[in-house]
Amino acid sequence: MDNSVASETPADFLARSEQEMLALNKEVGLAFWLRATYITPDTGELAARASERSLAFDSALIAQAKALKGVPTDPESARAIELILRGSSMPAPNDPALRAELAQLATDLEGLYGAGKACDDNGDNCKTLPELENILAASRDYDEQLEAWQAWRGVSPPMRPMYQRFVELANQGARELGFANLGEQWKGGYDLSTAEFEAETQRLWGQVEPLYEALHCHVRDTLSEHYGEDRVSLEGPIPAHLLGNMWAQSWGNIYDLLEPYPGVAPLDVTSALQAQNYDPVRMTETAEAFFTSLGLPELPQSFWENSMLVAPTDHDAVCHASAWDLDNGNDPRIKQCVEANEEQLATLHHELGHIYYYLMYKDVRPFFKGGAHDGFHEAIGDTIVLSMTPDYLKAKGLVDSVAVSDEAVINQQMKLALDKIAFLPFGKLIDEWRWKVFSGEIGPEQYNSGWWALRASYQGIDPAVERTEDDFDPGAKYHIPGNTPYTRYFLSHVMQFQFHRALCDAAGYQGPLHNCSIYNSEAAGDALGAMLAMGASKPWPEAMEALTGQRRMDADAIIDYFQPLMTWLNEQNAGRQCGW
Ligand code: X8Z
Ligand code: ZN
Repeated sequence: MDNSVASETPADFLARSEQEMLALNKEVGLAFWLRATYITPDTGELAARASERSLAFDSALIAQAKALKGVPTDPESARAIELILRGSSMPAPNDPALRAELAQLATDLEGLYGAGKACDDNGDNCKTLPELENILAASRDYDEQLEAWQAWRGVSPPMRPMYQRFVELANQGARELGFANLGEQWKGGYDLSTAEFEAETQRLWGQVEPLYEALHCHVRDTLSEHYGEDRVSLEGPIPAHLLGNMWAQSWGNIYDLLEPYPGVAPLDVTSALQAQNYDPVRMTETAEAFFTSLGLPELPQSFWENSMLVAPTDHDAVCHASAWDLDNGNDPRIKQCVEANEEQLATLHHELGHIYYYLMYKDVRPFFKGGAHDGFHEAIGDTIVLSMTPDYLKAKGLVDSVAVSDEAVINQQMKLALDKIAFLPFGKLIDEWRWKVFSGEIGPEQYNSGWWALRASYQGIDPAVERTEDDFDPGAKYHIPGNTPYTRYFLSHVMQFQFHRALCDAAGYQGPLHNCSIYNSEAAGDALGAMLAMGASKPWPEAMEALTGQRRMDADAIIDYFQPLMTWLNEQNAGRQCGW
C-alpha cells in the first residue's frame, strides 16, 4: 500500500485502495484456499506469508482512513471509511516481526485443528473429527460417546501456549488501532456502541432463555430415564457428551430419544438420503434447487469445478464447512466434507446462503461486500432450512407421508428446537469467553475453567470427566483456533426466524409460521435478493427494515414460531425441578 499519497480526497483514496485490495485479495484468497484444502508445511508457509502481506495492507489502509475521517465527503465514501475503521477480526501489530509471528500462529493453529486426529498411544487407529462426530451422533452408549468426546479433546492442548501468544499479539494490534482490546474491536462492528451491542445481545438472550430452560429440563429428564439417574442427575447439568454433538451445540441427532409421539409422521431424512444413495454433488444440487426455485440464479460452472465437496483421503484438509468469495464474486466456492445425512444437507443450505449473498452483492463496491452485519451472512441459508417443512420434504421424496395433526406438529417442532433452541446459549457464550480472554478477565491459567464455568452457567452442561488447565477445550472448537467471531451465529439464530416470517409474508402465506415454506415463491426470492444485494452499503437496520419492516433484532418471531412446543414442554415439565 502506498502511504505517500497525502493529499488524496476520501473518494480518490477509496478508489485507489479498492483496486489494490482486489489484486491482493485474489492472491491471498487462493493461498488460504490451498492451505485449507491441502494442509502441508509448504502450504502453511505460503499461507502465512500471504497473511503477513494482507495484515500489513490492512494496517496501512486503516491508518490512511483514520487520517481522512472527518474530511467532508459524500455519504457513500463516509460509510466506506467507517467500515474500514472497524478493522478485521485479526488486527496485527505494526512491528513487522510481530506481524509475521501473528500470521504464522494463526496459520499453525488452524492447521493443528484441520489436521487433528485422535490416535491410540502407539499412534495407530487414528480417527478424524468427522468420524468422531459420527460416533456421537449415532451411539447411545454412554462410555463409547465419552471416549469419542475425550479423544477429540486430545488434539487441542498443544494449541494452548500458541493461543496465549495469539491473544497478546492480536490484542496489541487492536490497541494500536485505538481499541481497548480485540473483544472491544469485535463488538464495534454493528452500527451500535459496544455497550449498546452488549446490552442488545443480553436482551435477546433474556427473551429466549425461558425457551432454552424448558427444553433443557425435558431433555435432561429424558436422558436421565435413558442412561439412569446415576449418570444424568435430575437436578444438575447434563453430561456434555450425551447430546449427539461434539460440542453439545445442537442436539438434533438425539431426536430419536426425544420424539414426543413415536411413529407419528416420522422425520428420518438421513435414512431417506442414504437409501436413495445421495452423493455429495446431488446433496449440493438439492440445496441449489431451493435457491433457484426462488428465482435466484444457478450456481456458476466454476463453483462445481472448484469447490471441495468430499473429504480428501490422501492429505489433510480443514473439514469445517466454509464458503469463499474468491476473485471478487467471480469464483465462489464451498469447502465441505459432505456425507449423506440431514445435518450435512442443512449445512449445505447454510453454505449456499453465503454463496448467494456473494452472488447478489457482486456489483456493489468492494468495500461494501459483506453482510449487513455478520449475523445476516450466517442467517440466509438457515432461513431457507426453516422452509424445509414436511410438505417440502415429501415433495422431494425425503419423507414418506405428511400427517396433519397436533402430534405431528409437536414432533416437527421438537426436532427443530433440538437444533435451534439448544444452540442459543452456546452461540452466546463462545464470545463471552473470548471477550473475557481478550480483556484479561480470564487469564491463561483460567482458560479451561473459565470455559466450563460459562458452559455450565449458560448451557447447563458439564464434562463427565475431570478437566484441568492441562486441557484446552476451547481449542477443540473450530472457531477458537480459526479465530472466527461467534456472536454472529447467536444473532443469526434469532434473526432467521424474523427473516422466515417476512419471506412467508412476501410469499402471501397465511397460517401458522411453522407450516410455511417459501419453496417456489419468486415473490419471496425477490424480497430476499433485494436485501442481499444491499450488502453492507447501509447500516444494518436499513437492510433489516427493507425485508422485515422491523429495525431491530428481536426474538418475537422465534418465540411465536415455537409456541406450540412451548405449551407442550410446559405441560411435560409440570412438577419437575427445572434449572441447574
Ligand atoms: O461454522 C459454521 C458454518 C460455517 S460459517 C458451518 N456454523 C457454526 C458452527 O458450526 O459452529 C454454522 C452454525 C454454527
Ligand atoms: Zn456460515
